[in-house]
Amino acid sequence: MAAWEINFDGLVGPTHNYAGLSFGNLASAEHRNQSSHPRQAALQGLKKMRVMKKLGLQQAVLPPMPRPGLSFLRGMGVGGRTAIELVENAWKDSPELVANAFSAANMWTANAATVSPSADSIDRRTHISPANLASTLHRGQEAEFTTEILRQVFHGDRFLVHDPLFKNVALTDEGAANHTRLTASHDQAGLELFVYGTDPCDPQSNQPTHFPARQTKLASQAIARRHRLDPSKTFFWQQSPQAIDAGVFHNDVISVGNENVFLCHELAFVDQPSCLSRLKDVFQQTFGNDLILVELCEQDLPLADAVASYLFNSQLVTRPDGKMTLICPSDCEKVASAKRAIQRILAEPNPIDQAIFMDLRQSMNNGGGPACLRLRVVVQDYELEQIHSA
Ligand code: SUG
Repeated sequence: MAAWEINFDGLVGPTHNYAGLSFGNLASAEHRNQSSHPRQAALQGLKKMRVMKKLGLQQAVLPPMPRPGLSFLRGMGVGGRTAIELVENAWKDSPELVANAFSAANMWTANAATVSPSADSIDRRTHISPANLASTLHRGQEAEFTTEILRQVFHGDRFLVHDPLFKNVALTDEGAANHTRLTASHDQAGLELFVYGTDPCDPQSNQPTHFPARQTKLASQAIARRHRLDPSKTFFWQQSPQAIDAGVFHNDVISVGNENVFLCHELAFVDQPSCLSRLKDVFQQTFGNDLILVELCEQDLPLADAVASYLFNSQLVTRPDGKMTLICPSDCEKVASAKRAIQRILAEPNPIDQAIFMDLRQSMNNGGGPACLRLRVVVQDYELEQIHSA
C-alpha cells in the first residue's frame, strides 16, 4: 500500500490586492493600500508549484474563485443589475464592501479546509471539513464556493466533504492552518494536532490582548468528532496568547510538522513543555520510534523575527528519497536569526537536509507564505481514482 501527500495550491486571481483587511496579520496591515501585482503573484505561486514537481512531489492546483463576490454585495443589500452597477453602487455607499468583495484571499488554501486522511478515521474515509472562515468578513465569503470545489475534486465515496461548521463566534474555523498531522510515514495512521486560540466555554482563560484569536476550541473539537478520529491520538492545544499578540494569527506561522518531524518555536503553545512531552510519549508508543522535535528558542529566533521571516510557514516535505526539504520564503535569507536557525536545522541530525528559498513577495505582503498557499491531502494509491483528474 502506497500513500502520497498531494499539495493543492491556490492560484492567485486577478483581483489580488492589499486592502489591510486582516486585523492581527501584521503584513496585511503594513502593506495596506500599496499597489499589488496579480500577474506576478500568480507567477510566483506557479514557480513554487514547479519546484515541488521537480522535487518529485505530487502537486495539484485549485482554481481561483469568481471575484468580485457579487452575491456577497447583494447579500449586503447593494442594488444593481450588472456587475458594474453593483460595484459602483457599493463604492458610493461603502468602499469597504468593495475591498471585501474583491478579496483574492482564497489563494491561501491552507485555510480552505481541514483534512483527515482515511488512515486516521474510524470509518476509513478521508474527511474534509471546509473552513467557515467566519472571523473575517472578506474570508467568510469563501466557504460556500470552497465546499463546491472540494466536492467536485474529491467526488468519490471514499471522500466525505462535510458542510462548513455553521457561522457563529463560538465556532470560527480557519482550516488546516491550525492543524498538523504527525506519523511515522504518510501511509500509516497519524496523530492529529488541533491548535485553537480561544475556548468559548472558558472565557476567563488566558486570552490575547491586542489581536483576535481566530480558531475556537469548540470548532476544532467538532471537526475531530466529525472526522471520526481516535481520541487517544487527537490533541487540542491552545496557541500562546503572547504569540497571537506578536502577529501569529494562525498556528502555521509558528510551527510546522511533516511525518515524524515537528518544528516549532518555544513560545507557540500554552503549557508547551507538558504538551510536547505527551506528544512525544504517544508518538513513541504508537510508532515505536521517536518524534524528531526541533524547538527553536526565543534567544535564537525572537518571536518578532519568526513572524518577519515566516520561517515556520515553510513547507516541510518528504522527497522520494525519504529525506526532507524546507521550502522557505526568501525573507528567511534576509532575517539573520532565521538564516542562522535554518543553517542549524540543516546541520543537526534530523531528516531535513535541504532548504529552498522562494520569492513569494506578492503573497507574503498579505501574510501568506509557502505553507499558506497549499492544502495537504494524504491519499492512498487506491483513492486517487476518486480525485478529479483535471
Ligand atoms: O487570512 N491575509 C490572509 C493570510 C492567510 C495566511 N494563511 C495561513 N497562515 N495559513 C489572512 O489573514 C489579507 C487580505 C488583505 O489585507 O487584503 C489576508 O486575508
